[in-house]
Amino acid sequence: MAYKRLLTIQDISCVGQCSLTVALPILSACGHETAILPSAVLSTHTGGFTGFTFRDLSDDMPAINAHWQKEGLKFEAVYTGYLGSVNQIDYVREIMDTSLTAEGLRIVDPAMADNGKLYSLFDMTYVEAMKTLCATADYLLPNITEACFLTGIEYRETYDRAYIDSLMTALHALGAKTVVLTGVCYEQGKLGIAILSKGDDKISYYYHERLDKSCHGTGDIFASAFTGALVRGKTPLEAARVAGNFTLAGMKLTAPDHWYGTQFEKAIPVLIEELSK
Ligand code: PXL
Repeated sequence: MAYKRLLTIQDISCVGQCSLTVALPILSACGHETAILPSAVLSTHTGGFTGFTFRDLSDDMPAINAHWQKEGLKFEAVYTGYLGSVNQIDYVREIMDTSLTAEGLRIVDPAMADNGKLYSLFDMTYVEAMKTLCATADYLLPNITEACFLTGIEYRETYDRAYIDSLMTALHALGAKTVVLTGVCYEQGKLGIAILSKGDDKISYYYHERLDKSCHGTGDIFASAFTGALVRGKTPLEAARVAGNFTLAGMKLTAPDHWYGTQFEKAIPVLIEELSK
């Protein structure tokens, strides 16, 4: 397997098992050199903790990128997650334009919402700015809530295949080349990942068991493992299998009283095994 260097841009939540503290170990376990660009530093994530600190690192980004350009550093993929500000989104697009190799992949997780609601620090101005990044994505990895905010389609808890088809079509219309929608449920006990690339005539699905609980940070675990598998040369459907099975294994191994994150570390052997299939 070729050794690849990729860059991930998302926040450091010092405590909370999300964003960079999840992406870095997972991408390393996938065998990739992983450069990081922190979008912000928070004492914890914003999902359930109160009184967290937040330092936006947007202002550091132009100089960091200028240095990378001077050094001639290039990345074979840039994968973005939770970002720190509306202005930062322009910098992130600029970093992708200047630091990707010719065949380099743009992988965007529009990490901004779940369960029908935006995360606490975001508003519709942020959503509008995020659309401009999603438009450039080779791979766009939203959950259903994010897909609704990005497309203006009403969020529903129960739906049919036609609803998911309309979300996928509208996400393509934004400009994304391949859409990977997580958390699709048509049948009790089964959770699906829907994949549609430009030019495909129908959506492909990967299904796995659906647990009767949710854990914080699973979107970041999924997106990191999907990116790691894809950059290793897996197809999008194979990468969805790797990432879906790994995320599920992490949830199963998470202690019931561990409320703020997913104990994905315990499932790293599952990730390695899935990658070898
Ligand atoms: O897991 C997504 C995420 C990432 N970063 C921060 C968050 C969240 C979700 O709440 O608050 C800071």
